[in-house]
Amino acid sequence: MPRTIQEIKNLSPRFRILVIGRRNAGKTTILKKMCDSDGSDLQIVDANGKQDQIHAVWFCIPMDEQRAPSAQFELAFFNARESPVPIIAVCTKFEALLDSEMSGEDDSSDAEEEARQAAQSKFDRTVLQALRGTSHPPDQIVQLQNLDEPTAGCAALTERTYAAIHDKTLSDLFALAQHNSFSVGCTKVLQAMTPAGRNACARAIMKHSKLFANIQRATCRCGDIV
Ligand SMILES: Nc1nc2c(ncn2[C@@H]2O[C@H](COP(=O)(O)OP(=O)(O)OP(=O)(O)O)[C@@H](O)[C@H]2O)c(=O)[nH]1
Ligand SMILES: [Mg+2]
Repeated sequence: MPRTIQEIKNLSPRFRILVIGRRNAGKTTILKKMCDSDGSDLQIVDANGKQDQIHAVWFCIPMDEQRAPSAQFELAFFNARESPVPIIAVCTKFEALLDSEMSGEDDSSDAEEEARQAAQSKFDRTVLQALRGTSHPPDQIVQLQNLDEPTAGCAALTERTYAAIHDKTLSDLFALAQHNSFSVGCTKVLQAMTPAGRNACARAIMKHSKLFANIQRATCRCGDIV
């Protein structure tokens, strides 16, 4: 068994995730959101990839199909799987459940909150229960919504994936990949800015760095007193 990050990286230099799910489940959309960066250490492989070097699986289940909550295809997968690799059930297009709970005319915030609660409770009673009732339930379950919108992100997927990885070395490798993607993402944003925008951004970062340093100093002082 490899022990250090370097040993794992030598075996497979990138954190590898297998993404599966039926057609239209939102797989490609997730990949674009997660890996829209050059040189990311997060590598996505398809089913023909080297499965012995896969570190986690994202199993996408779309919520916009009537049979989604208990689709035999998904449940059969979790009943049959015998894999030591963490599997995260990714329930995509969650807003479809919300839409089905919204009544036609009333779009007040109260009605929306009511619909949100009804959608969540429907999800808990159907999808969640069905998945948890399988022989080998997913290690983590996450809900994603509106990913077709440019500003939507999938931080919850990162968090749940991290939580699903129990091996410390692998979770470090995943965190490292996330960190690298984030850095590359920031660089791309900066590159896309005008020089004036970049300067403004740099000033804001400096200001916050000073603030952060002050907080750190204050925290250290508190630490000393304790
Ligand atoms: N409403 C909504 N649409 C989504 C969401 N995520 C993806 N879509 C849309 O769903 C459609 C299918 O998404 P893809 O990411 O192409 O699905 P896929 O699983 O890669 O599909 P295949 O490659 O055909 O297996 C696209 O039109 C996406 O824009 C979501 O969270 N909400
Ligand atoms: Mg696709």
